[in-house]
Amino acid sequence: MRRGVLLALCVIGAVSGAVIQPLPIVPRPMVMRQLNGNFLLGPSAALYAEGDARPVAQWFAEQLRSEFGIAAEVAAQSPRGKAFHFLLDESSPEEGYRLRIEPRGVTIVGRPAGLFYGAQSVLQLAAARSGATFVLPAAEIQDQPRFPYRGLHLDTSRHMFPVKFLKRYLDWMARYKLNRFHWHLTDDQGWRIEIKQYPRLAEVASMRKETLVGHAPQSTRYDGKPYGGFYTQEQIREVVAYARERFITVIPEIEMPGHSLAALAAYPELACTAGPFETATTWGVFKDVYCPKENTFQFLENVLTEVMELFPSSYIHIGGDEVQKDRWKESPAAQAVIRREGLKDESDLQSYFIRRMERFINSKGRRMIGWDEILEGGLAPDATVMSWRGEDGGIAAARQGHDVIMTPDAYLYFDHYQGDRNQEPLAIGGMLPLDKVYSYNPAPAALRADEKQHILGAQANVWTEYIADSRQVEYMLFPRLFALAEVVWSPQENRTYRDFINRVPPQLARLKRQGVNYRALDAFKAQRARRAPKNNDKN
Ligand code: TNX
Repeated sequence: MRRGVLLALCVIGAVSGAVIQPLPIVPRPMVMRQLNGNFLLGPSAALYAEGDARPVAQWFAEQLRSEFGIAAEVAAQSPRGKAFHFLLDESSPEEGYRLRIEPRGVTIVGRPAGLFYGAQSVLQLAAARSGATFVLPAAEIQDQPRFPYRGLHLDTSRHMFPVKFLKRYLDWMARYKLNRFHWHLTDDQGWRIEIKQYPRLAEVASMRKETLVGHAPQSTRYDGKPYGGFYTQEQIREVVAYARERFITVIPEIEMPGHSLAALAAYPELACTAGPFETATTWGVFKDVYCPKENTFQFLENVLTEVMELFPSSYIHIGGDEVQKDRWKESPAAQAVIRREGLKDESDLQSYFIRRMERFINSKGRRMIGWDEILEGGLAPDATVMSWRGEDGGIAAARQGHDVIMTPDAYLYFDHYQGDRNQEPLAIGGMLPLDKVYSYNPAPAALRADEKQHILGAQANVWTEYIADSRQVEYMLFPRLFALAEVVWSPQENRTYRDFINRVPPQLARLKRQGVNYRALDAFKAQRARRAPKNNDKN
């Protein structure tokens, strides 16, 4: 069917003399063709938008001003002469759009999210030709995403980043049509969200006395400098609102029962042993975890209640990964829960913990996401699984009829090295060059068509043990983010690495103008050439 559409467009293109070549847009649109001519703009622009399309048009006008120095006004009446038209079409797919660029005007049709993505495509086309003037190639595009969940994560616990940077992060996500920001807010090394009922989280859990220098576990050197901070509820509201204007849902993650040492440092009564505890100063997995006692559940429910007031997202992420069971094995309180609930062992106890939290989350009208370890001991009834240790967890969950978000570490962990580790800044490990990200397909061949329906999409994760500042986040993000965008947005059957790589340079040029620190494309090209000296790699 889609091939038929493409063929028809090619024929039309040949007859009308249109130029058939991929437009420099990332992620690659579903169907596009370039027409003859250009749309040119002077120092000002007229915009027309109806009703619910107005906020998107306002946003677009602001981009024209800030990026291109063009003064733009949004009118409620269709202006005479050359203009941008934002037209609502409730029958469009929620995030899809149709875009037509002609010498006499630009028209985007869709529902608000689609109009926003259409506007992003326009800005990419303009940025790709950025000279002294604003020029768009005449073109026709029909576009919509492959997956509804297109995510990017950021770990703000191991290192923290200013709100100003989070907003830039959201801007980049929106530019590349990603729509879920997974905000990792708590971990062993720092608790980063203000919770009014528990002030010691901000006072104590947000701080660590120093940080490891070099790589864990080999290094034994510490910097001796206190590190910490947290986001106030007001700042969180600000970030959530900023994201929403860009059609991004922010999904908070509050880790439990593991990765909780910072919280235990503030409230040792939540542990199975007496403590005292200290916020972690090195990286890894720690034995001290929340104890499955009533006061712990009370604490977590109170925390989540405040969290849900801040985050309108229907999904709440509770972590659930890498839970060490040592303390539970030794704890009379934990063992008593195992007996009381008729559980088999500590794995079962982890499952009980998660189910109980899910019941609470569901009772508030929200849904729970957890890392794939929540499969152990049996999945909570409505849980969505984030598959990180490869795809197996995701495949198992989909077969059980659960929704899945794919984040396999071998393809989508942007904390992994991008090249030869002797020439790269220190990273956690692994090896994830650009083409490997690009080669990922979130729909595993092992699943039947009906099971594949449960794959909501995919997400890349940016863990920050070895990423201490914003510049380094940028370096780890670009250009790999472009590949992620195409993995989750573009139809699998018409995307190839060869075509993709030609559309990358204008994206990098735009980032360069904005002062972003990315990894050079030549470095990836050289790596690939070394791997395939005969250059016979078709994809
Ligand atoms: C595993 S992914 C973790 C994180 C680390 C990451 C480093 C996951 C659910 N847990 O705590 O930061 O590896 O790559």
